[in-house]
Amino acid sequence: MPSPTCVQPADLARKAAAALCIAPLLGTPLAADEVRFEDLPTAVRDAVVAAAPDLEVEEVETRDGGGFEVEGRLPSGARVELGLAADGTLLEWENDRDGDGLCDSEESALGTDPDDPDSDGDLFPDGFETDLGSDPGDAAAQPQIVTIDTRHDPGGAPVVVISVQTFASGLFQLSHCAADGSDWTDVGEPEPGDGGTIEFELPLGDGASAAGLFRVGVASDPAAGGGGDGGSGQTGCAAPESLVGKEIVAVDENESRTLYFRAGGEGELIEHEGGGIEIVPMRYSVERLGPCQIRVTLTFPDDDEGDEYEEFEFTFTEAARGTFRSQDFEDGKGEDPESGSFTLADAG
Ligand SMILES: [Ca+2]
Ligand SMILES: [Ca+2]
Ligand SMILES: [Ca+2]
Ligand SMILES: [Ca+2]
Repeated sequence: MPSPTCVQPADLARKAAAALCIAPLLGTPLAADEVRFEDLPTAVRDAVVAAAPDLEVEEVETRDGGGFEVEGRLPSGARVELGLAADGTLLEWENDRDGDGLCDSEESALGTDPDDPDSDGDLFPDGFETDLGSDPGDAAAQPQIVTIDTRHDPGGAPVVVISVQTFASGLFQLSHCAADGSDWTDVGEPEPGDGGTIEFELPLGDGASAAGLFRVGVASDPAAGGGGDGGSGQTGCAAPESLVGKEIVAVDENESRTLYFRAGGEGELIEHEGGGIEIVPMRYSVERLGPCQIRVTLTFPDDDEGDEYEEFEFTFTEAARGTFRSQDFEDGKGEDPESGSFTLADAG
C-alpha cells in the first residue's frame, strides 16, 4: 500500500493477539465551537440559503469576533466558506474550487494548485496536510495520521486502539506483520474515510502471539471519485525504480507523446500531433517524489540557444498507469502546464 505509516507500540510487541479482529468506530463529537445548522438564528439560516441555495452544509462554527462560519459543498464538489454576522449579514465568501479544504486564496498564498486537491501527489489532500502540520507541496512530507493507545475495560481483556485521522476521498487499510518487519498482511477490509477518526480495535489475546508492527496504508477511494478507475482492493501504485527499457505513453487533450527510456540517461520523445510524427532525441533524469510519484526531466539539446527542457510528474494510481502534469521550460521560463493520463510498458 502507498504511504504507509508504521507504528510499533512498545507494549504491543509481546502481547498482541494471534487472532485479530477489528471494529471500526466512527466518532464525530461536536467540538466546543461547533453549532448545528438547525440551531442557528433564523436570519443566518435564511441568509445562507439565499446566498447558496444548493449548498450542502457540512460544518458550522462560531466566528472569532462574533457571528458564524458556515462551510459546505456545492453539487460541483467545490467547497465554500461563508462568514456571517449574527443578524445574517454576509461578511465573507471564500471558494475552495477543488474541495481540498484550502480556499483558493490560501492555495495561491501557499503555492499549491487550486485545481488539484493533492498538489504534491502523495495522496493526502492539500488542506488535510496543512491541518496536520505537513507540507502540501512536498510529496516526501506526509502527515502523521496514526495514534495508538491501550484501553482496559473493567473486567474485560485489554484492547489496543489504533486511531486513524481520515479524509473523505481516502481508503485506510490496517496491516500487521511479524516483529522483524516481514510478511505484511492486511487486517480486515479497507475502510473509507469520512474526515473523522477511524478506530481499529484489537483485542489482546492471551495465547502465544508474535505480534510486531502495525501500519495503516492509504489509497485514494475510487468510489469517492478521487482518482483510479475502479478495481477493488489492492491496486499497488508503486512507481518503478528504473525506467530503462520502458516506454511511457502520455495523452493530454491536444496530443499523444511516447517517451522511450534507454540506458545512460538517453532516449527519444515521439510526438504524435495532427497525423504527423516527430522524433526528438532527449536526455532524461528521474527523481522519486514519493511511493507513487516520480519527476522525469527531459532535456533537449539545442545548439543555438541553450537547452530546452520539459518536466513531467507522473503519479501512479496503479502499477502501470496514472496521471501526469508536464511543463515546458525555455530560457528558464515555464510555459502553461499540461495534464493527462499515461501508461507505462516495456519498450517494444
Ligand atoms: Ca482548494
Ligand atoms: Ca489544491
Ligand atoms: Ca498531498
Ligand atoms: Ca505532502
